[in-house]
Amino acid sequence: MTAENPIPGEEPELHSVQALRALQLDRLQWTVRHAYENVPLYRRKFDEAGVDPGDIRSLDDVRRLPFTTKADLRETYPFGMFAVPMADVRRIHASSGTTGRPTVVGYTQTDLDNWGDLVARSLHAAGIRAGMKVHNAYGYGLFTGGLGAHTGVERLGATVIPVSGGQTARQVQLITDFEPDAILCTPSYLLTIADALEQAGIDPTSTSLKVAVLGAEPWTNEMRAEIERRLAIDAVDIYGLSEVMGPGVASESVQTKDGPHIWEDHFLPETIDGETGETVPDGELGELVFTSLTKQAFPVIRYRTRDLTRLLPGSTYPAVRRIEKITGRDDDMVILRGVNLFPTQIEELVMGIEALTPHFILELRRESRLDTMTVRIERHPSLGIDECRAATVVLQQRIKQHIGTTVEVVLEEPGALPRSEGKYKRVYDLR
Ligand code: DLL
Repeated sequence: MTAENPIPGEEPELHSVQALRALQLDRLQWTVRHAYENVPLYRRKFDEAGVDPGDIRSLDDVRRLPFTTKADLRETYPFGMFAVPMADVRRIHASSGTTGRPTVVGYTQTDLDNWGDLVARSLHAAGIRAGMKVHNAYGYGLFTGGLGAHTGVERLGATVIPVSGGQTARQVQLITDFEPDAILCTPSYLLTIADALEQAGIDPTSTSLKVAVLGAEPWTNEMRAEIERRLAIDAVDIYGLSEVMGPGVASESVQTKDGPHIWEDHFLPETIDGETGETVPDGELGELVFTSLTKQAFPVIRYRTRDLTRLLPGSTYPAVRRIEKITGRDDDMVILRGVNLFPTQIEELVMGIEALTPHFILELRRESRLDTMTVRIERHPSLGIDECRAATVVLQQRIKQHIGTTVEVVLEEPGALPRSEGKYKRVYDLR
């Protein structure tokens, strides 16, 4: 943190709307000019849209700018969107994506410093303090999770244990031996770790952990309750994406657990109707769009995240907006015989049924021109098989009642399904 603002989260812009808007406008004008002057794709798109950086006189003028999509990043692969000479780029990350070329992003030293500050602020909001030990099980490497979180822990003055993802038995050993106060990983991986603790004969509620800062994949409040109960910790949501920075674009406060606050001094959010591109008002469901306000190496202008959420008023940090917990992206949406559903809707329904576990996958097939979905779900290891079988019928009925579609539910033995080591793949489309 800078000398003037030693305590993360106490920056004046997070508490005064007037100060925030002035800072945002200043930074928006800088970003738009910087992108126009240094990235040929932005220059071309702004010219085609007939908009000049000088036209941005208010924050609302951002709407005059064209959107940026993943396709733009693919077109300029690998470094075509960088706005500074390569000699000024200190780090590169990339997201693998499910198909095609990875998306490549870059950071100057200032970008890395800002990122570290924002992750430190996010961890502080989650209740982590200088002097604590933090077990970081986000994957290290090209993925932004591991190294992004790592820098933030150091920046906060806490101790980072850089474990990375995978090798679950070792995670269990290190949690036991090093006694960390906090853990950072995906929610699905924390469940894998909880199972492994139990298998090692360790009561998951008995560890030194007090808080988990979880993100990188959609998860529900029902999943939060399950994680908090199983591990006797606070589970806090952290959001981000590589194109916009990485973890720490928005983060939740442990006091309120009411959705991540967007660090609006660095990112200007909008929500839009994904089909028409029109702005939707705060409070209504739309696709989240971000314009970066301080990024040097990789500025993004109206980047379409494909994440669906609502913008809500700030609570712990009153001047910035929150996002409602993100439970789906438009490309995770399953369309089954005309009904739209997100895997998190199934997660919500599973969580209330004791004989079933959160380990489930969805398989989609096409049988004689009709789409079908099978939920394969592991039974609870210590409950009787008949009770678990009966629970599958309950799940099937709940899905019919709440989502309006008939699915098959297949009971699996404990440990039969793939375990998460990071972002969990729930949907297998076999059509
Ligand atoms: O997942 C960055 C990150 C790392 C965030 C660690 C939080 C913790 P990408 O691999 O580019 O970056 O994936 C970004 O993951 O557009 C969302 O769809 C999803 N996502 C990330 N955080 C959350 C969250 C990292 N808290 C994509 N809730 C995003 C729901 C999330 N979805």
